[in-house]
Amino acid sequence: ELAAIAAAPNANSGAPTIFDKIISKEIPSSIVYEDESVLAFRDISPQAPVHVLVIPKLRDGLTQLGKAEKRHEEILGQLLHAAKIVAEKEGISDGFRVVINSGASACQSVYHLHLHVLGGRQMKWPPG
Ligand code: DGP
Repeated sequence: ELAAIAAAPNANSGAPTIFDKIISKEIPSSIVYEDESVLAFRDISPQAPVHVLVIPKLRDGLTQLGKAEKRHEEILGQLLHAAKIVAEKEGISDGFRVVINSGASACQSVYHLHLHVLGGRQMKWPPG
């Protein structure tokens, strides 16, 4: 939460994020799934036994979901489909949650669109 507040001034500046270095493999990550369009890797700060981030390899203006445009429809669908593949690979198909934080008031901290895939425990509702 503090990181999200600290990152707020950079929101949507279009500046590179840490995820660029994860995509280029300059920074190591634990990759769960990858294809030509998306990369899925374990969150560094897991909030559930399974916590995987699914990101587009090409950001193309998608700093956050709130910036999505018509041209992004294909990649948005690919990201959701990849989330389902991740859930299957991680053995949580029976119940899992997909979260997208869009903007500072939703505690987004990295301005490269990402889906959180969470599971492996009983989730609560409503989320915080
Ligand atoms: P959000 O708050 O929705 O913007 O989520 C950003 C997530 O990114 C957060 O859960 C922590 C994760 N994260 C940040 N830096 C790294 C990193 O260097 N490696 C990995 N694997 N995850 C990271």
